[in-house]
Amino acid sequence: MRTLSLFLLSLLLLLLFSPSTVHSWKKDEFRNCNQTPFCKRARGRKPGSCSLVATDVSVSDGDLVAKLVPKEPDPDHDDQEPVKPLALTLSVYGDGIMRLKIDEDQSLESPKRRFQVPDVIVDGFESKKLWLQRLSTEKVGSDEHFSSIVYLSDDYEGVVRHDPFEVYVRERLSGDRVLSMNSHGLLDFEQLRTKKEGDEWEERFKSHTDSRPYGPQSISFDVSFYGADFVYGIPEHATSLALKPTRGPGIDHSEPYRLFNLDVFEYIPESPFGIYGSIPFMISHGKARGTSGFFWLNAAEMQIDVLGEGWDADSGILLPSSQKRVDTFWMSEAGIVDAFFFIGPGPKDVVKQYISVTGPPAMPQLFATAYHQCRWNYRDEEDVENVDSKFDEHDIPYDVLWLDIEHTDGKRYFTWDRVLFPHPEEMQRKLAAKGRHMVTIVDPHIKRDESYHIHKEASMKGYYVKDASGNDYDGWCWPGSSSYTDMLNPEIRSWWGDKFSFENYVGSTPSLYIWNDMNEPSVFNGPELTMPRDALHYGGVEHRELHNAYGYYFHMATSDGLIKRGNGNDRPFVLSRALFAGSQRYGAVWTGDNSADWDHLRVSVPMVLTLGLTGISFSGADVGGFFGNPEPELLVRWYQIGAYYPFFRGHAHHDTKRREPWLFGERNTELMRDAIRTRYMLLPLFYTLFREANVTGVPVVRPLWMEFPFDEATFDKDEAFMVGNSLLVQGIFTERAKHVSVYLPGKESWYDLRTGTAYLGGKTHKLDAPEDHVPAFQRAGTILPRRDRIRRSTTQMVNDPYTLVIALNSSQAAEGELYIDDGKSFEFKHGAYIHRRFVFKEGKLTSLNMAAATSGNLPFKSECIIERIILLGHAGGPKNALIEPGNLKAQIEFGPLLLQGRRSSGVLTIRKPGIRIADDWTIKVL
Ligand code: NBV
Repeated sequence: MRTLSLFLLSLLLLLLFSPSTVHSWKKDEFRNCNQTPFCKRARGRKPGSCSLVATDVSVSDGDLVAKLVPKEPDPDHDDQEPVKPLALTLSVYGDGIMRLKIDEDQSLESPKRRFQVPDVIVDGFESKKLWLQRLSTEKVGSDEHFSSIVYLSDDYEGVVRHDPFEVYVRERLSGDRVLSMNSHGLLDFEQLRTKKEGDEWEERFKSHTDSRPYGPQSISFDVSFYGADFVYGIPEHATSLALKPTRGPGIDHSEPYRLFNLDVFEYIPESPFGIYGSIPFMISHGKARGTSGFFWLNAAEMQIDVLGEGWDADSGILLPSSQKRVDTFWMSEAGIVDAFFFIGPGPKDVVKQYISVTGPPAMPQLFATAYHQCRWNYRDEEDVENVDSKFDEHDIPYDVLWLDIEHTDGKRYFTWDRVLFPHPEEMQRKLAAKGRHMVTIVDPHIKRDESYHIHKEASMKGYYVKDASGNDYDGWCWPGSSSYTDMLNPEIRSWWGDKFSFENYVGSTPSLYIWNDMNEPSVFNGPELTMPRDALHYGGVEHRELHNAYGYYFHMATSDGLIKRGNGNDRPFVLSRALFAGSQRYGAVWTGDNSADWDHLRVSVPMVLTLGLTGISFSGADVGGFFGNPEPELLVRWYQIGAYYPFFRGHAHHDTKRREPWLFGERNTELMRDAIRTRYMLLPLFYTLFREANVTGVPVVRPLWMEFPFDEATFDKDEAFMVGNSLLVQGIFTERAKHVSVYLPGKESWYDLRTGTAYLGGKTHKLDAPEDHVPAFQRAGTILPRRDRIRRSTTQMVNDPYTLVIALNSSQAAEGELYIDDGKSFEFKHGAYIHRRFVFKEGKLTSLNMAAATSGNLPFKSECIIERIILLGHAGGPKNALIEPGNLKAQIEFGPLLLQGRRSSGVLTIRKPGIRIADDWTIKVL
C-alpha cells in the first residue's frame, strides 16, 4: 500500500515538475485573498470600524506607553469574549526613526505569547534610542480630543492621537503630515483566546487542513504616505517598480500584493502574487514631500493593498486634503505590530534609516561580483573541465562554476555522486589554479535516510521542525521523504554551520562556496507547496508566525557556517532564493525560476531595483531565463543587461538546451563575450559601489529617482536604471528592436559609455538600437574607475592598472571614488583598504585619501598604477599634463581613441601618468 501511494505521489510530482507541464503558472495550487480567511475578513472591513482609543498615555523607560481599549464593541467581533486592552509602546531612535509596537498585554493571561521575530534588528540599534523624558499633550487643530506629541528630530515629531486612535509623523513647522497609521480607522487586532465549544478554527485548502489551534490572530491596519506620488518596495513580486493600486475605483478583482514565501513554478511576469521572498518594507516618493518609509517587522503571511485614489470616497473620513497621499492597507495572519516609520526626507536617507534597523549588506568577495556560470546540471568532472577550458578558448572571463543538485549522492547535501564526481577536491583545485571558484548547492530538505549522517544526527538530537502532533515533520522534496531542521533555534543553526567545516563537508576545499535553494521552504506535497502553518518550531512558535523568515534563518546559518570554517578569515558567499528583511547581511539572492522570454527579461530590472531599495543590494536574475530555450538574440540581450545586475549569473533548467556563450555562432559569442568583458572592465566601479552599500545601504543599482529625486519624469521609470550615481543603463526588451528611447534626466550632459558622444540631459533621445550593447551613459560630473585588461578571472586582475574616465560637467568639473581592499578577507573592517576620492576642478585632478586614519589599522598595500586618464567634454585644448609631486610631465593625446574596441572622438587622454592608486597626487592639465 505504502509503495503504491509513494509511486502515485512520485507520478504526480513528475507530472507537476516535468518541463512540458511546467510552462504555466499553477494558479490553483495557491490561495488567493478570498481563499485566505484573514485576508477576506480584513478586506471586508469598512473605514472607521476601529473603535480603539488610547488611554493611560505616559512615559516609561524612555518610551511612550499607552493602552488601547475599544470605545464601543467592535461590530465585526460580536462573538468574542470581552476585549482585553492592548499594550502600545512608541519609541524614538536617532536618524529619524519612530517605532510603534502593539501587542497583547503581557500582564494578562493569554493562551500563548505572540511571536516577535528575533535576530533581524541589529545589535547596535537599541543604542540609538532617544530616551523620551516627557510628553506634551495637546489638542491638535479643531480636534476635541487630546494628542500626545513626541520629539523625533528638530524638524519632525510623532503624534499619538487618543480618540479615535491614530499615529502619525508630521513636520514640526508646517504641521504637514509625513506618514500615518490608522487614519482610516481600519486597525484590527484579533486577540488570542481559548477555544470554546462550537469554535470552528480549522481552515481547509485543497486536501490540506490547518488545525489553527490558536484560532484567528490576524492584524490589519491602514498606512498613509503624504506628499507621495508613488509607493515602491515590499518585494518579492514580479511587477513594476512603482506599485500599481490593487483596490479602488476602476480596479476589478485585483489581488493584494502577497508576501508569503513560495516556490512558484514559472511565475508570471506581471502579478502581485507572492514568490520566494518577503520584505514588508514600503517606500513612498513624491515631488511634494520627498521620501518616507514604513517597515513592519512580521514574518507571518502578509497581504498589502495599495489603494487607488477615491477608494475611500464614501467613508466620510477627512484627511488633510491639501496633501497628495497614497493610502495602503496591511494585513497579516499573526504576530504583533512592530512597525518602523522612516522620515527620509531623501531616498537615500530612507534606505539608510532602514539599514540602521536591519543591518547593512555584507561586503562580498571580489570574485563574487564577477560573472558566474551555472546550469542544472554540469554533469560530471569532465563536463566541468570542458566548460572551464572553453571559456579560456573563447577568451571569455568568468569566476565561478556552479554545481546543482545532481552533483550529490541522491540529493543528500554535503555528499558527492562518487561516480560523476570522484575527485571533487582535485576538480576544485584545478579551477582554483586558474583563480576560479566553485559553488555547490545545499538545500534545506534532509533526506530521511538512516544511513545519511546529517539525518541521523538531526533526528537523534531532535533538530527537526515538528508537525502539529509533535512528530518530526515529514514532507516530500527532491530526495523523497524529507525533514527540515529548525533554523529558528540558535543551537541548531550553530550545528548546521559546523557541517561546512572542511572535515565535515568531505570533498570541499577553500575555494568552494554555497547556494541555498528551496528554502521558502519548498515542500512538494505541502499546502501551497510549502510547510503546513501549524507545524511547530523552537519555543512553540507556529510555522505560520515565522514562515517568511524560515529561509532567512537558513541563509544565516549557512553563511555563519562558512565564516566558522575559518578559511583564512575570508568572507562567505551564499546565494539564497528565499529572503526576508535582513537577508542582505548574509549574501546574495536571485529572483528564482524565471523564463526565457522578453517579459521576464523586462521584469528582472524592477525586481532587482526593488530588492535594492529594500536593503538587498546583491541580487540578479538568471541570465537567459531558467525555463525554456532563449533565442540567441534574447540570450545576448540578457547578457547585455545582466552585466549590470549586481549578481551576474547565467543559469538554465536541466531540460533546456546547452547555452554556454560559445554555442550560438561566432557573432553571438562575440556579443556575449563583449557583455561579460564590460562587467569585468567595470568591476572597480561595482566593487566601490558594493562598499558604499556595505557602509550606507544605498544600493549598487538604483532607480533613476534615487539620483534625481526632483525629476518627476523618473518616478515611474523602470526600463532604465543607475549603476551608482554615474552610469545610466537603458534596457532593450523587445525582439529585433530598431530604435530605443532613452530619457536622460538632469540638466547636465551624458556621455555614451562606448563612444564618448555627449547627449543633453532633461530629454528623451530616440536612438538606434545597437545590436552589440544596450545603451549606457556616463553622467557629466562623475569619474569612473575601470580596468581594461582582459583576464581569465578577477584573481588575475589584482595587479592590473586602472583607467579613470572623467566626464566633465558644464563647470568643467567631476568627482568620483575608488575603493580597493584584498577582495577576500575581513581585514577591511580594520582599516586594510584604500579609498580614494578623485576631484577634477579648475583644470586639476586631485586624488584624496578617504580612508579614516585610525591607529591600529591593518595595512593594505597596492602597487597598482593608473595607466590612463580619459577626459570627456574638455573645453580647452591642453597639451600637457603636469604631475605633482615630482613636477613630471605626461603626454596628452586627443581622440579618436579606442574605447572598449570602438572608435570614439573628442576625447582627451593622458597616457602613462606613472602614478600609483595608493598615493596623493595632483595632475594639472595645461
Ligand atoms: O536545484 C534545481 C533548481 C535550480 O536549478 C533552480 O535555480 C531553483 O530555483 N531548483 C530551483 C529546483 C527545481 C526547479 C524546477
